[in-house]
Amino acid sequence: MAAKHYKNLIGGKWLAAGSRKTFENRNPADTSDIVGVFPASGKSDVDAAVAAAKEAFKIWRLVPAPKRAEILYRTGELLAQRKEQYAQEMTREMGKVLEETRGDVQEAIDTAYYMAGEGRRLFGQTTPSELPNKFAMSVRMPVGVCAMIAPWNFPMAIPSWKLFPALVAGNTCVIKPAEDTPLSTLNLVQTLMDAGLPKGVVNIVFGYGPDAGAPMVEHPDVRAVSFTGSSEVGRIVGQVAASHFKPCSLEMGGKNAMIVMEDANLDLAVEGALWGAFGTTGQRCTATSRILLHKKIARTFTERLVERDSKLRVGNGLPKGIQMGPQINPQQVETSARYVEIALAEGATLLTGGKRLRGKAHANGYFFAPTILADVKPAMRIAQEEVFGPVVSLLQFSNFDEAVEIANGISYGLSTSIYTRDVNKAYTAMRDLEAGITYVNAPTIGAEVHLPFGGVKQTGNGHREGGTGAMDFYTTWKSVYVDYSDRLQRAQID
Ligand code: UN1
Repeated sequence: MAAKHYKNLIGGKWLAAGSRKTFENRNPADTSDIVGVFPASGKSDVDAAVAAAKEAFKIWRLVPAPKRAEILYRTGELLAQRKEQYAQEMTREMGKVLEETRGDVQEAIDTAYYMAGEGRRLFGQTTPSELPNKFAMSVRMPVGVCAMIAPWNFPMAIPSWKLFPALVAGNTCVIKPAEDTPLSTLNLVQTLMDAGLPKGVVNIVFGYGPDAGAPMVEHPDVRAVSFTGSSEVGRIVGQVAASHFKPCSLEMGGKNAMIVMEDANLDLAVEGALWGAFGTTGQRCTATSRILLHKKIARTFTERLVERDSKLRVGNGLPKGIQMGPQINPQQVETSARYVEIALAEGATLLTGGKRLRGKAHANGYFFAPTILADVKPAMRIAQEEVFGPVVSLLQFSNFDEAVEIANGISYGLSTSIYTRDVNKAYTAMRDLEAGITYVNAPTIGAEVHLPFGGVKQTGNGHREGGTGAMDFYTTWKSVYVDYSDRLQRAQID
């Protein structure tokens, strides 16, 4: 069967890249399966998309926010109708198991409903003026054309975190999906169009970062940039955006710790560890990649974890019963293998996994065995650097303070978790763990869309997605003063 060809969406028109160049999107569980062929766009395509967004902004910013919100609400309803189809297509291009891709679509539905509600809020402040017969208020204004660079691990949910708050606030958008997962982001944008979004309000440009992403960040008519991806690329995006004084939201890496105290419910902690470390094949920025074990329970926990790990069914994410899919591409598999080598050279012990799976069921895909490393010390590279694969490190501690110190002793600060039944320890951890997210008696993954999502230190640059955090990024404040005294009144003087 001939592969399906897709095009960019610019000003409501489906267009090939100006250069006619394309790239293939292949199924990571079976590389003989071509999901589609997409335009490999460049600067001229980005310029056209930004021009279309700039034109559409003239009209979209004046559509009342509750009406903009109705389109988001309809988008949520349509996504719910299409959930199964979109989830299947997402598993085919991204690899994670069907249950998880359904969750990814659901996250976009949740975001649609939450942000639709925002259309009737978008609250500002009214406040007294210091002068008589004068009125003062602040209102949220759209920023203008927003550029969005999306990752492949949540190819519908994360674009929805970016697009929906931007749209309800009255911005127009140019989005570049990750080159590994263009179809799911296209499905999201197609649904917005089917729900009645006017042409040019969202434009989609497919392609690679240096060719299509960079011109978006540099474009003078782009007023804000939102990026999710590696800290390495985020640093470049942030530097370029800063040189243009553009607001820029960066959502990057993690090295997320789960602390298991000696009083924890160990069965619960083992289940949480498996889900946190190997859900999405470990390819979440929130993935549990360090498990810190109190010395008293380390042995029992480790035995139970290894036992459960050995039973995980790894394969193509579509059939029922498979618990972990492939990695997204050969580079990610190589990264996992390289970090196992580094860890072993540093003195870690391989308890299970540690290699690419090459048996019959895995021959055509990028499968890496769920991997557990023990005897890991806090300063080792495997305990400091993000792998973004199914590789988890076990470390030990003797008391709570030491656990917090190890958890905080990294350059990242996204998610953390503690398993304990001691309410005092739980609250202390909530206060002292340096991270944007802390879970108590749950793994480091599983954020809900109506709370701020993001991290501290090298995970981010202070902005948040989700909830009101997103509204703060996609709006700018205007302060308005109305003087009805009919005379000149001078602030700070009269
Ligand atoms: C990510 O890890 O890249 O909190 C996003 C979670 C998901 C989103 C993760 N809702 O695990």
